[in-house]
Amino acid sequence: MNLRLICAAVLAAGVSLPVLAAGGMADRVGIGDPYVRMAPPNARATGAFMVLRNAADRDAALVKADSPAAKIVELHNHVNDGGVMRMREVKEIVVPARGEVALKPGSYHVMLIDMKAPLQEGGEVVIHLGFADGSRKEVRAPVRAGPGHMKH
Ligand SMILES: [Cu+2]
Repeated sequence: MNLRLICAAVLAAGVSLPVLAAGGMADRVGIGDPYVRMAPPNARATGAFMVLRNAADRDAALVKADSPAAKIVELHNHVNDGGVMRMREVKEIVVPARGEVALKPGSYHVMLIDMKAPLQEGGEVVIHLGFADGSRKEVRAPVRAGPGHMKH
């Protein structure tokens, strides 16, 4: 093997993947079935959903997210406010040790606000998840019609 080639490959990977905080919570939390809900063409916001599974003996906490597809990305939950379900920003989403938490409609979700371009069904949205220990994880979420859309 040519050592110079290997170095070049490592450098190239370093440039294209500035997420170097590997290890930590991001490595111990697996992502299941991510998707972004298809929004109407004029909608300025939509939700991203997935299952977070924690393989470790310690809790992990998702504390932020960002995406090149949206100007603002927030972690949200739905709360019952006097009988009305409202979305509310949350500081963290805790994934219990050896457990999982589902981000799903009506519950926790990643809110994508001020989309930079209309979503395309069958397309893909990149989301970076940031954990409490500073580790980060990239998720590629396909765009698809969510459960809120009736299909006949
Ligand atoms: Cu929301």
